[in-house]
Amino acid sequence: MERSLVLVKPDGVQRALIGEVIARLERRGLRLVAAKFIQVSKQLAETHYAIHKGKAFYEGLISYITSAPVMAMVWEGPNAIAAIRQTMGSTRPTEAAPGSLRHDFALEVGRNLTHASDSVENGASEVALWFKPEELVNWNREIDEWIFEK
Ligand code: DAT
Ligand code: MG
Repeated sequence: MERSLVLVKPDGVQRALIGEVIARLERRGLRLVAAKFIQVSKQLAETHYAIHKGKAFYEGLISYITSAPVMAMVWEGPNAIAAIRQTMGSTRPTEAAPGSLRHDFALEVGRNLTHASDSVENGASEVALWFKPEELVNWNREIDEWIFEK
């Protein structure tokens, strides 16, 4: 079972698209593990996006992600990393597949609505960065046997 951090970024929150993002992940069959609505600190933003430090878009990225609250979540499921990034669509909305969130709701890379972890390892480290262990809920979902093969 893979886990991903998912953020509805400030533009998604301001545009009232939190429900749309959650609905698509639920409909896909992914299972919610944790959720919180928070104002991101500069320190958390800088740690989360440390890999992009020094790039031309870095300062804009930090001010964007700290500009309004975000909905931070953890979702899990078999192949969750690939499935969630497919549901989000490519980083650049104009390259995102039709039907994906970024295709359907965004135009610019700097206002691309969501974040999702890009590997199993980064999923684990991002979940640990954004959530305390006690905020993660282990639960049985009755429909799981009809979505998860094992
Ligand atoms: P993703 O969010 O799809 O994982 P990423 O990790 O490469 O993409 O970059 C993180 C965010 O940084 C991305 O969602 C938007 C911003 N970003 C990336 N490349 C950019 C660029 N060339 N210009 C402006 N913003 C960019
Ligand atoms: Mg990324």
